[in-house]
Amino acid sequence: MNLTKYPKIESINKCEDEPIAFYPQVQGHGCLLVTDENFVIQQASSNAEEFLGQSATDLQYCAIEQVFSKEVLQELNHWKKDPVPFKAYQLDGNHSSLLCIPGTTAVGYLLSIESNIDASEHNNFQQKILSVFGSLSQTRNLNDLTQKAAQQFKDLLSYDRVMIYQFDECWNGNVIAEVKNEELEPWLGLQYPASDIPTNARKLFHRQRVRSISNVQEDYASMIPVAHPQTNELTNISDTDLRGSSPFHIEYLNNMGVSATLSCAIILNDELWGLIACHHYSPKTMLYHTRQSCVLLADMLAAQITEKESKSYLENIEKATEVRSSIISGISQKWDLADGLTKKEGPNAMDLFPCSGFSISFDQEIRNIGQVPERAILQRIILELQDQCGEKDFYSTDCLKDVLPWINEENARKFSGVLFYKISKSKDEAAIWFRQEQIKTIEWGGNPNQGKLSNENQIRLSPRKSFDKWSEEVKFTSISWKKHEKASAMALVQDLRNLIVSKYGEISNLNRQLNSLNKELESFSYSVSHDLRGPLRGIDGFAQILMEDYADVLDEYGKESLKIIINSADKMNSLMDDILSYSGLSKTVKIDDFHDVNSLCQEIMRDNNTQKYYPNTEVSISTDIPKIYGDKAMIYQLFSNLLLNAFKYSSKSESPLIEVGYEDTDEHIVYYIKDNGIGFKEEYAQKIFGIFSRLVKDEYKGTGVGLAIVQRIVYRHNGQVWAESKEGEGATFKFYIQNPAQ
Ligand code: BLA
Repeated sequence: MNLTKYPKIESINKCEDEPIAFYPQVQGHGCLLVTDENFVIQQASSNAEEFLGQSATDLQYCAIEQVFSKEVLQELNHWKKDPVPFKAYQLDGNHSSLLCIPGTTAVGYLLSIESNIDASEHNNFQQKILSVFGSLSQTRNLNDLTQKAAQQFKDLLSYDRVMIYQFDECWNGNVIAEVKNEELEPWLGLQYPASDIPTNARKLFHRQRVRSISNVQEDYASMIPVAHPQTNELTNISDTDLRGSSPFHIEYLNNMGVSATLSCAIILNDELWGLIACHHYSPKTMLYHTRQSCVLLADMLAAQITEKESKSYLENIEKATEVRSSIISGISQKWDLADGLTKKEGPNAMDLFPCSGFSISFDQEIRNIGQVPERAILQRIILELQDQCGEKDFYSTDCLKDVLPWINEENARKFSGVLFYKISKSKDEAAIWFRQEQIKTIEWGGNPNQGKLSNENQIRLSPRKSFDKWSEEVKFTSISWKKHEKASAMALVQDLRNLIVSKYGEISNLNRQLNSLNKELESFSYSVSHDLRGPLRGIDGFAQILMEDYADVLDEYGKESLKIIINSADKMNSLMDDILSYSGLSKTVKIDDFHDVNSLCQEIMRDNNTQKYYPNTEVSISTDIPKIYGDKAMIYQLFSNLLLNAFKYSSKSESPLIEVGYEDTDEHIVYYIKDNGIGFKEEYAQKIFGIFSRLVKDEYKGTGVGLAIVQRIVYRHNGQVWAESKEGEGATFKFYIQNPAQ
C-alpha cells in the first residue's frame, strides 16, 4: 500500500478500505520509535519527550545506543534473529521504569516504549492467573465456561463490563457471557453486525492478540515525520499496541459512552472464534505485562472451549455414525441406494440429524422421504445448487430464498434450509436434506442498518448512534446447519460414493470375467471346430459308406444305429456351428420365436437315443408346460445340456427320475429340470456354471463346458439360471428367460 498520508474519513466508503495499520497516531500511554534495520531512529511519536526526555525531532536519525545503552542494542540485535512480537526488554539507566517492546516494519523496526509494571505486582498477578486455569477446567459446558471466564477477567482486571463475544459464520457477533457492574444495562444475548468489527480489524488480532484503548477521549500523538524518510510512505505500525484507534471505532465507542476498552482474541485452530471484550466508563490503562497475561488467559479459555466443543462434536458424530453405518449396511445388502436412504422402517437419511425432508437423485431416479419440493422444482433446485457448489462438492444454506430468488414464498418457508451434496460427477446426482423455516427474533445491539450518517450536505460512513435493543424477525430461515451435521452428511455421502465405486468395481470385475469367459469360449469353440470337425467328418463319412455299401448286410438294429450315427454327426455339426456363433456375442444373430418345450425335449431324447442308453430312467414332462421364447438352436442346446446332464448324473440311481416342469412366479415362467441323481454340495451352486469346472471325476464323461454354455445362453436371452442341490439328493436346475410378451 503506497500511502503518503492517511485518508480523510469522509473519503472512506467501506470500513474494510480503511488502512488502519498505517494510522500514524499513537496512544498516550507510551511512545513509538520507528527505526531502520540497524536501529537508527527514522520517526518518533510527538509525545517522545514525555517518556525519553528528547523531542521527536531531536530523536530522528539517532542510533538507538545513543538514546538507551549498548546493552539494549545488543539485546535488540539478538531479538532480530527471531523477531517475535511479544518480547519486552527492561530499559536501564534513566529509563529503568520503562519497557521497550520491539516489532517489525517492512524496512526496519518499531520500538514501543511503555511504563513497566512493578515486579511484585506482576508476580501477584501471575499467581492469580494460575488459579484461574483450575476453575475454568472444572466447568461443565460452554455457557458455564464462558460465564466463569468473564467473571475471572472482571475480578482480575476490574473493567466495568466484561463480555465473551462469539462470532458466527457470517462474522456477526453474539454476547454469550457477561459480567458487569450492577448499574449497567445487560447486553447478554445481543447480536452485533459483522460490520462493527471489519475484516481488517479482525485480521490484526492474529498477530496482536490483545488490543487496548486507554482513553477514547484523548488526543493522540502524531508520528514525526508522518512519512518514513526512507520510503516517503506511512509506516505500517500494526505491530505496536500503541497505535491509535481508527476514528470510526473511536466514534463508535463514543456513541456507546465507553472510555476505555481491552479486547483479547480467542483463537481456535488459527481462526478467530471470539473476543473477550472489556469496557470501562472512564480512562483505564493496562500495562504491558498485564495485557500479555490476558493473552495467556485467553489461550486457557480457548483450550477449554476446544475441549468442550470437541467433546460435544464427538458425541454428536458418534450418534450419527451409528445411524450411518446401519444405513450403509442396509444398502450393501440389497444394493438399492435410494431405498436404503429413504425407507420408512429402520434408519434412513433423515435420522442423521433433525431435518424435515431428504431427497436422493441417483441413476435417473429421485426418491424422497419427509417433506420435499415437488419434482420439477426439486430438479431445478438440484441443477442450480450444483452451480452454487463451485469447486466444492457441497453447498449449504439456511435461507434458500437468498440463493434462489425465484422460489415462491410457500416453498421458501417449507424448504428454508438446504444441505446439498454432489454424489457423482453427473449434474443431476445429489443427496439433499431440507429444513423448514424457523422464525427467529434477533435482538440487535442497535439497528444494524443505520450505518450511514447524513453530515450536512454529504453522506459519510459512520457507526450507528443508538445501541438500544432493536428486534428483528427473521423469516424464510431455518435453524442453521451445525458443523457436526455437515460432517455426518459428508461422511454418509462419502460412504455412498465408495459403495458406488466398489459396485462399479464389481461390475467391471464381472465384465472382465465375462470377457475372459468369452475368450475361453472363443478358444474352445475354435478348437471344437478345428479339432473335432475332422474326426466328425470321418465318422459321418464312414457311416455314410456303411449305409450305402453294407445296408443289405446289416440287420434292422444295425441300420437304425447307423442312422443315429449319421444323425448325431449332423446334429453335432450344427451344434458346433452354434457354439462357434456363441463365442462372439455380437456376432450371433438370434432368431427368436416360441418353441414347444415338450416336443423339444422329445427331440433331444430321440437325437441322443436316451431310451437306449438310459433305459431305466423315467422322464416326466409337465403336459401344460408353456412355450419358451428364444433362438431355436440355443434353446435346443440349453435343454439338451440340462437334460443330458440329468440323464447322466442320475444314471446310477436306483430308479432314475427326471422331471421337466415350470413354476409360474408373478414375474417369470421359471423352467426347471430336476433329477434324483448324485447332486452336488450346496456351496458349488455358483461354481458349477464356471467353464471347465467339473465337480465329478472321469466316472461321468463331459467337457465341463455344458453348464457354462447353458448360462451363456440364458444370459443371451436376458434371463437367470441357478441350481439347487444337496449332495446325494439330486439336482434341480432352474432358469427363466425374458419373454417380450411378459
Ligand atoms: C474495532 N469494533 C472493533 C473492535 C471491537 C468492535 C470489539 C476491536 C477492538 C478494538 O479495536 O478495540 C466492536 N465492541 C464491538 C462490539 C461490541 C464491542 C460489536 O464491545 C459489542 C459488545 N465500526 C463500525 C463501523 C466501522 C467500524 C461502521 O461500527 C467502519 C466504518 C470500524 N471497528 C472499526 C474499526 C476497528 C473496529 C476500523 C479497528 C480499530 C483499530 O484497530 O483501529
